[in-house]
Amino acid sequence: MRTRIKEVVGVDWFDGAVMNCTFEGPLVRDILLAAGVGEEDGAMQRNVVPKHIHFANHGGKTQHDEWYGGSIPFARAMDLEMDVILAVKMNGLPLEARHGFPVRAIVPGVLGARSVKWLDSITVSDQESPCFYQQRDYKVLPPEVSDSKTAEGYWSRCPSMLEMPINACVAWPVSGSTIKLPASGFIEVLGYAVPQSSHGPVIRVQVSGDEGKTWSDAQLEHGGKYASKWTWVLWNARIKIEKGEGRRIFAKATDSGGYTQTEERSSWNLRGVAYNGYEAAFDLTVIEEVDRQAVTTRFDVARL
Ligand SMILES: Nc1nc2c(c(=O)[nH]1)N[C@H]1C(S)=C(S)[C@@H](COP(=O)(O)O)O[C@H]1N2
Ligand SMILES: [Mo]
Repeated sequence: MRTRIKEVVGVDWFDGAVMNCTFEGPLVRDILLAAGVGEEDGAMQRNVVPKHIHFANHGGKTQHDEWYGGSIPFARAMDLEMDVILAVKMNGLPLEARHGFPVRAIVPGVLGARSVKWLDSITVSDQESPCFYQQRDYKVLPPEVSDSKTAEGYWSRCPSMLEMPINACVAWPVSGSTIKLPASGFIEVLGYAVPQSSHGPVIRVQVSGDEGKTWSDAQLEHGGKYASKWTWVLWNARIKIEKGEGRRIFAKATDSGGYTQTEERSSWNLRGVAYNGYEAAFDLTVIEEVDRQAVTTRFDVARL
């Protein structure tokens, strides 16, 4: 959003802020049920209508608060389809310290901010988490909110982010680079795509090298035994592109829920979040690939 539209108050994530690994641990649903939450009288005894589940770590200060926490709707935590777990293992090994050892929440399909690491408490509440990162960050503010001061009046009126939108990223070629165009006029493009939250897997990725006039279907790689509706797909495509400067590559994903990327660029918001425009690589310089064989041959003929 910053590079394509306008400066934001946010972090430069580029195309890499994505987590795709195997996590193991008990369902939050089972823990809540074991604690008596969800049984009607259990919740009523405590005089709270269970609407939100808070995850928290009180181990130390964060940049903007005294602690870290986030919450998700109670219904999502209880829904067996949503796979909300307390992970104790990542890729078959105990969590590393930096990834939340000994236990963290994992909320698939939802922005990483809710997957609280070094978890030390779970709270059932009728309100969302009071933490700064739930209340005053990770929100799509309206486009007219153009600075932090104006944002003050908006945070409490805007919903906190939950589900991540469908997206496709081009990993190769890299924006701003120079690429050599083979005589065929086609180049190979590589990337990944993620579905709209729980509506995976991604079933189609279309790629264009001519500003969207024509689209080629990419080949998808679903991840074999690790494939699930939550996993990304890796993709590769062969597209036609012309020589020149300022070339762009569009990549558009569609998932099994029918969600697709509809805009070349998403509309701007102050924090630069939830961007999923299909303009996936830009500022490419495409030059002719010099055919060394042909040059050598011509040279030899001239010498003769
Ligand atoms: N306790 C704690 N949990 C946290 C955070 C944090 O700062 N403190 N950051 C969150 C954010 S914003 C993200 S994107 C993920 C990152 O998880 P990872 O470090 O395993 O990639 O952790 C989340 N959980
Ligand atoms: Mo994050």
